[in-house]
Amino acid sequence: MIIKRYVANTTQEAMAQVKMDLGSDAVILNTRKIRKKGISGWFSKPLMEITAAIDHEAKRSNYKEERQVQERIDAIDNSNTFTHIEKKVDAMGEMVEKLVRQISQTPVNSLDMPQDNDPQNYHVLLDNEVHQEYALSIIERAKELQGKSGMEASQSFEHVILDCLGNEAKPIELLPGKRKVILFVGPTGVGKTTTLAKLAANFAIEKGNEVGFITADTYRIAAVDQLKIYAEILEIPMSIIYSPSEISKALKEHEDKDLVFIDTAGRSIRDQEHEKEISQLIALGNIDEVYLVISSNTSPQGCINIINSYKFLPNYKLIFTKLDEVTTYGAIINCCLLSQKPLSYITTGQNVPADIEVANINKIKDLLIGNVGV
Ligand SMILES: Nc1nc2c(ncn2[C@@H]2O[C@H](COP(=O)(O)OP(=O)(O)OP(=O)(O)O)[C@@H](O)[C@H]2O)c(=O)[nH]1
Ligand SMILES: [Mg+2]
Repeated sequence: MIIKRYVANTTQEAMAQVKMDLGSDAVILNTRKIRKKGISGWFSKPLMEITAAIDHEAKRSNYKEERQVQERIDAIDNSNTFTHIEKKVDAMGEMVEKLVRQISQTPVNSLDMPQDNDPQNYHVLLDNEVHQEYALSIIERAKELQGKSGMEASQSFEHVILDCLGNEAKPIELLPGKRKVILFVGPTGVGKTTTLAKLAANFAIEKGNEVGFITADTYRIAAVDQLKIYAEILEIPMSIIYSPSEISKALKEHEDKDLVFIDTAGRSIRDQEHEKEISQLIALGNIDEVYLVISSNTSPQGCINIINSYKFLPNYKLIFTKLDEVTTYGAIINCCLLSQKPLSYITTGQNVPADIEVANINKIKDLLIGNVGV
């Protein structure tokens, strides 16, 4: 680990120094205001000091891996290349055959076939990567509803799916004269910052609301820059906080706004420190609404892991991103069912502000059962 100290007239200048010297993966350890030594220091503007670190080992291990790859390439170049590749292809063929044999010999799980007579809808759900357990329960509920109401099988199936999706989306609603503070959380790289910018642009440009940004994601320098670019393009004022204790001060800077979006760092679902930080932000920031952002390409087990890891949140709404990247929609059902939290928005691309809409529950149901394309 390399740890260095940078001093400049402003935070931005000090950050630029860190970025230039240590690169975008540098981690900010501490920031503080300091004064020059001596009497003259008392009469001059305070300076900003940033202590930053970079994982030296990570850099070295990247270098080591690159060397190993290069050595392997050199070795192949020096041997008889064709014989080498032929052997590899043969070995891969054997591996595939072995895997196919293993799969065909695996006993069919008793959950694979429901006892009732609606295997078609059951497979629609499984093909969409709805968790097997949830798929079974949906089929059972649909059958029960059909028996009670006399509906057609397809009608009761669709009815239960709509119910699982919460029946109605719950987007951001503003009350005149009342500022709303919104916190975005979620795993790394799911699209929190992009989605926040899309929503901010919609409220600021299309609805003419006064919007403010606060970012608590100061773990990667590139993250601050990312939101700053959106803030500059959209002419939305932005504040940076380095710890949850600074949230009240930052919110004061946005006292006149209709809507304030707070961006947080994406972190591993096992990160206890992250949980503590989000809880502190909620407690100290008087947050009105929390949005948990989840990528639509999350596996059934991934959905369970994410929802379980955000159980500590008192309340939240769900946003699903990257619908343009999937052909299965089970993640939405899995997360809605497990969390019992309402859906709010879905996003379908990288364009700000275009690629976002209030989740249309009927359309999601149709996507799931194969009635329409994205
Ligand atoms: N295709 C597609 N890409 C998206 C969508 N939303 C976001 N992205 C892309 O996903 C990548 C990650 O987006 P970010 O907004 O940086 O994600 P994040 O959750 O803020 O990431 P961290 O802050 O690093 O945790 C970027 O390349 C975005 O352009 C979407 O709906 N569809
Ligand atoms: Mg981000």
